[in-house]
Amino acid sequence: MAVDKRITKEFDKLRAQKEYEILMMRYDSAIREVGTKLEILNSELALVSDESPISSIQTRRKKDASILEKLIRQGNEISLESIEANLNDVAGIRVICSFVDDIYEVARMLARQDDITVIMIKDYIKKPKPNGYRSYHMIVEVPVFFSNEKRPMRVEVQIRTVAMNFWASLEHQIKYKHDVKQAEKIGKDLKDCADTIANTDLRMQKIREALKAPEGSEFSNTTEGVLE
Ligand code: 0O2
Repeated sequence: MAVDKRITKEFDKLRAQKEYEILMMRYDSAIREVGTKLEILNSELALVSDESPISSIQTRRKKDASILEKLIRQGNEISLESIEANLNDVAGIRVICSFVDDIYEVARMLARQDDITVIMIKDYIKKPKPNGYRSYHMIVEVPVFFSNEKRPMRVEVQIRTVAMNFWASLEHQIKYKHDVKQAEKIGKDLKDCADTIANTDLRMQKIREALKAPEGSEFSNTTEGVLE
């Protein structure tokens, strides 16, 4: 996106301020708070149930250029107050799970912690985007304690399976390439892959359920009816 030089200058002035650095440090701290919560949940479940619902956690703070781009795209003013009020995803955590059920379990466990406030949920698994994008998004607010104050900070938590993440990474790469040949065909292929992945995730989930069923039950150690 071509950005007006005057706006770029205004943003450069903003990010040269100590207050900008402090705000970014606050977002980094919020990422650590929520990241630790997720790691604790995963460690406990690994011990108690012998299963780790989370296969990996990635964190990122939005790049300055993306902060500016989003403020402009949404028609918001360029200020620290505007970043805090309008951008929900400066602090971002991506949680990668093996199974779809784990996504909802992790989301439930995080949401019920009494210092977490869920601001917004976007369930792109139940309602995928037209391009095939699937992921479970939560905007949460977490209190972070600094030397003189406690501040509620927003964090975007994206929870998805390994397969959904694989798809989203490739689609993201293609989205930012402007000279993609056969863009329409690639878009269709990607949508097709997204549907195949969703079907495979579902089948893997059913296989796990079959393996977990108690000995002697109708489903014990059988994947009958699961594999096509
Ligand atoms: P980045 O930082 O490059 O990841 P909102 O934040 O709610 O005001 P937004 O941004 O439309 O509005 O929210 P949404 O739909 O929840 O998307 C937030 C993030 O989800 C995006 O961040 C992407 O990381 C991811 N995402 C959403 N849709 C797609 C998609 O179609 N493909 C892929 N690969 N990722 C997607 P950003 O803002 O794009 O930036």
